[in-house]
Amino acid sequence: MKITIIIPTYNEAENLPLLIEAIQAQQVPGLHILIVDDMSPDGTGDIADALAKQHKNIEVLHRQGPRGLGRAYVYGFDHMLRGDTDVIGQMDCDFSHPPEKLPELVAKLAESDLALGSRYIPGGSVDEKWPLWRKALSRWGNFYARTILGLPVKDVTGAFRLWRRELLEKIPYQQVVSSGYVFLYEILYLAHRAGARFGEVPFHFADRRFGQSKMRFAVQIEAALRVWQVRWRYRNWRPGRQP
Ligand SMILES: Nc1nc2c(ncn2[C@@H]2O[C@H](COP(=O)(O)OP(=O)(O)OP(=O)(O)O)[C@@H](O)[C@H]2O)c(=O)[nH]1
Ligand SMILES: [Mg+2]
Repeated sequence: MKITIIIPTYNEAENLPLLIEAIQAQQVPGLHILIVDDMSPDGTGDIADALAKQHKNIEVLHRQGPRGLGRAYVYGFDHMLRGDTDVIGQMDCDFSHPPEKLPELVAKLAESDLALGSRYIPGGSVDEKWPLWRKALSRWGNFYARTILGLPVKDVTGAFRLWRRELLEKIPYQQVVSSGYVFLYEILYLAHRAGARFGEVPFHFADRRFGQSKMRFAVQIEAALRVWQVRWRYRNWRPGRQP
């Protein structure tokens, strides 16, 4: 089984080489990595190119134009579906998603189409250093989004995921224009509507060690409010149809 993990990067020069080393150490059979960099001013793109020269299983895409996590994923998904990979993964570059959990996520795919790392099932947790408002907002936002969208999983805004390619091929992810958290639960909603079988694996979400946080309070509030918009947008959507 060929598995390709997409790692979107923006200013991750310190994290990227360490993360790559940690992922390779897991020795997951068939594992490949696709780094999608958005012209990071700190030179992450050059570091990624150097890593790709050293390792046969690493590929790099450099996006031009406006940056954005959602668009970086769409670009990566498109690229992977043109190739022959069986599984497509999502993972942050800042060690919030522990590489040691990759084998467990892969094992979950035996019984699911989408395996999700989850902070909100027994055994999962978030960084102790998070301020109370961030903990509460993440918990509440997750509860709210999954209730309104009827999603059968506990963590809908996490980005530590493995998709079977057949599932990703069924959903119109190219048309999802949202960014950040909304993008993450929007594609989950589409997966659910397409009949996906979900599997959750608990993990501890640690805050980034290096680099600046890009998290903003306003972004989380906006994500919570847009849940209704997502539900409305796909009210008539079925697999095989355009939204
Ligand atoms: N290609 C690309 N990657 C991005 C962009 N914004 C963020 N990323 C990457 O997406 C992943 C998640 O972003 P983070 O900045 O960690 O977002 P977060 O976890 O909500 O917030 P912090 O960790 O507190 O900064 C990381 O690997 C980032 O480098 C972007 O515009 N383009
Ligand atoms: Mg992060």
